Amino acid sequence: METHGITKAFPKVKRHRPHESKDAVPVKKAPALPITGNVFQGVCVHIVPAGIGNARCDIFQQQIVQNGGQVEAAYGPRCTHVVVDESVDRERASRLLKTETFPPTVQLVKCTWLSACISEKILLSTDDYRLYPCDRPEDTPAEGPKQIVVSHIPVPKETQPPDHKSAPDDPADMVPETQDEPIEEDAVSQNDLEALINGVTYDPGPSDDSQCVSGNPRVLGKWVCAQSSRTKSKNHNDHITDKLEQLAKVYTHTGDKWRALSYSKAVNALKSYHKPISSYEEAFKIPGIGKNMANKIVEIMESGHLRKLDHFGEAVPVFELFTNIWGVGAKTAQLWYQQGFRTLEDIRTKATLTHTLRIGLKHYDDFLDRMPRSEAAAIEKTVRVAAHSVNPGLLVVTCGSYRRGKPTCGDVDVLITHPDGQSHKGVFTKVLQILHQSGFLTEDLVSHEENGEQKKYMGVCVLPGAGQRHRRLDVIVVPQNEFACALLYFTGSAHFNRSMRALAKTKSMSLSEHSLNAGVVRNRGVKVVPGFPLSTPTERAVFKLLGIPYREPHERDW
Ligand code: 8DG
Ligand code: CA
Ligand code: CA
Repeated sequence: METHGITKAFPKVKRHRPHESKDAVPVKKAPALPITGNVFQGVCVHIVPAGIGNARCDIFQQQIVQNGGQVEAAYGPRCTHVVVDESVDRERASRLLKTETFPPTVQLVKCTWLSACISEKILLSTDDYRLYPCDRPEDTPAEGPKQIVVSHIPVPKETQPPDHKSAPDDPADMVPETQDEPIEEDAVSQNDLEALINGVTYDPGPSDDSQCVSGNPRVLGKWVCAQSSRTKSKNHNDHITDKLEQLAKVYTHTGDKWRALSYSKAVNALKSYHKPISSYEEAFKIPGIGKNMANKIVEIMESGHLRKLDHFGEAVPVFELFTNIWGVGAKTAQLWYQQGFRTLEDIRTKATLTHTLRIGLKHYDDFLDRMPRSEAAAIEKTVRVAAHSVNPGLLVVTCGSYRRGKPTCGDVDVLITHPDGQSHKGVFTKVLQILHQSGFLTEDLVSHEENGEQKKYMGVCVLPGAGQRHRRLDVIVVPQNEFACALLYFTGSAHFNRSMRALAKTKSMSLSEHSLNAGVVRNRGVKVVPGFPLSTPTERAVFKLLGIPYREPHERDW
């Protein structure tokens, strides 16, 4: 390696101790690790641990060394690659490494590049993983056959259960689900990406149509939340959307929320298109379908298949298996995969499991099995009886898919309040105590989550009698003044909620499970002034304030 001129670009290092990234993780000693491959031969990597975490750094370092590469604890002239967490941008990398510039011989890459190389067992091009001064160059394709499997880990909410906590955690909540501009994967904007990674909200722009049901001329320009889901048009392109949905799911499992979002958006656009698509040109004309996506659509039309799906190999079903454990997100699934685990038995016997994950694993089949409405009704009744034994004036409503009238429910979401605005206090603990004592609640997943004045319980229940399955139960206690917004939020669907929030944004408002605020000021999509809560005594009031017709719960099943 030519070092002349390079050293200048490196940060000035102290005489006896080269600069180490903050919290640098000690490099595992190479002699302890047998060299089993040559993937990283000639490669010398410095890993910036910020955001990656020590456990993953250790695994990466081991893999690099075992595959013939070298790891440097400090960033210096020997480094060929500097690896940073997916959430670290070039600016932050510069700050962490205390250098303004990077010499051309050093590649600054996201850690997903390492994951992909390890998984593919080849040294992949860094093109799609580089931190360029302005992120991705315009003409760089977002994906090609070389991009595969263990990929992006943008939002490693490790300890967060798959169930939501609050809206902004889901990147899909932050952008309109349908759009007024092409959204193929290489057209997802930097705004989108920042929203996904940083948890900021993304301003969809001035068009009020940005949330429209795209593609269908009959409903163009109208918001999803303003429509009855009963008017959902027939999907004339299900043979195409099935495949694209599979790919969206794969990206969700691999933690690549950016691409998952992009594919989901395309699927939404296609689902509401009024006729079967017959050509590339026709696909390309649909708002939300760009050239890459149109090519994929043509591929499916012509071959009935999407080769991209094959590139993911065996990892996909394994990821799906793992992420179906309640409490397991993409990051844990990837870590387990990298550790060589492939089956639930591997997880049971070899993985380090938290209390929550053990419960998720124990009830793996029960939690995946959707319950009939009648069973959800029996669960609701049990909670209501317990609540009324504490205070007969409590209002108990089951939300979620049950309130939307679905024939089956994934879990039961029970919302409790008291109309006097005071008597809900102290109820949470008492109700749960009764349900624990009767043996109805068998395990706690999140026994007490405070969200402002709202309290949430997530646990496991079982109805009395032989052969009953264990079911997931959420109980949320809220104050009366937040009840309507909480009811609206927990009724969903998630898609419907996103639409409402996006609509609120266009009116300088913000909608959450707590309130509908007016006078909100956003700067480039980021809320800088929170505004003030409007009076929302009922769900109807929220619809009215947003200027859309009221929709019954069964009409919100988008
Ligand atoms: P299911 O349990 O029958 O599968 O469906 P669900 O009742 O609609 O979903 P849920 O997971 O129990 O969530 C209850 C409601 O919470 C959902 O209908 C809408 C609201 N919600 C959002 N965003 C999100 C999110 O990102 N994840 C989840 N799980 N729920 C969300 O508005
Ligand atoms: Ca539910
Ligand atoms: Ca739930």
